[in-house]
Amino acid sequence: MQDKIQKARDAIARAEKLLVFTGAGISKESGVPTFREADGLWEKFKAEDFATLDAFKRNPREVWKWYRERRALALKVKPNPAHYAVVRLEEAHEDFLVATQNIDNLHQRAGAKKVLELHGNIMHSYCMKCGHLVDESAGELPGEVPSCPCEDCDGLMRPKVVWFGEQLDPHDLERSFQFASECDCCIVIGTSGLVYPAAQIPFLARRNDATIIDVNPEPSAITPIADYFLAGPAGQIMPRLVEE
Ligand code: BJW
Ligand code: ZN
Repeated sequence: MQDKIQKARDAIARAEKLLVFTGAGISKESGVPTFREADGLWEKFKAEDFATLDAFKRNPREVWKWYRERRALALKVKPNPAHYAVVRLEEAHEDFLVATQNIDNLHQRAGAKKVLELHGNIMHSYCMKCGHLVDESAGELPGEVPSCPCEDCDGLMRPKVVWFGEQLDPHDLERSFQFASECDCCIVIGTSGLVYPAAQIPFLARRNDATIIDVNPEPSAITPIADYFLAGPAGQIMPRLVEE
């Protein structure tokens, strides 16, 4: 393992363009549940009842309750050593990007600046009628079924997250795809690699002959294309990848 970590560190040190692609697993040690593990969210909450526009339209109260609770949790927990290790990589690499599928805001709270949130941010909501955007990362919790604060607008607010069947922000998606196609090293942390189009990112990097480093306690859909599969929790592996 130490030898693999050393080789992965060498690849990172050599990289001129470094991409970090993250999923729910990086936040697990902070106390945020993942989706598809045995104790994941999709065990208790069916995706089609909570993470689609249809579900929201059918039952905005129930869906908002779920997001309110998850937002309260995201505000309460703290970034873990893996999030801080990513910040140190950003500090050491001029040409750098984090493309995250996470909505928990923990990369930013750790201090990361170059972050693309492909699936949105749980602290933000927007009006389904006029598009008015509200940033509540300071800590406010939304009401039961929040409505638009604009005068003369009675639109329903929704969480600014990407549900199944919805398009990712085309600008952010294009930027992350472009970066992946040009990077020479891609560190994949804590994702099952099952949700598209985000999961294409490591494959685009691979096509450019980038070194792929996969950090995950379990093999994922990305592991077969990884040069280095570093098996273990991100909070333990990532600090070892960046230590002085
Ligand atoms: C650790 C650890 C530790 C544990 N350390 N690791 C191609 C084929 C088939 C289907 C599709 C396709 N292309 C598109 C689709 C449909 C669909 C899709 O991908 N479905 C698949 C599931 C089959 N995609 C979409 O619908 C997307 N939209 C779209 O395609 O639009 C097209 C369109 C075009 C034009 C007009 C309109 C539409 C949107 C996908 C949105 C996903 N949204 C969610 C919810 C976000 C909001 C919320 O959280 O409430 O995003 S779903 C959920 O999955 C969430 C995550 O970001 C995403 C990825 O999950 P992630 O992060 O990988 O988590 P897990 O749980 O899967 O894995 C955790 C990993 O961590 C595991 O590997 C663990 O081992 C590991 N781990 N502890 C490190 N300590
Ligand atoms: Zn409005």
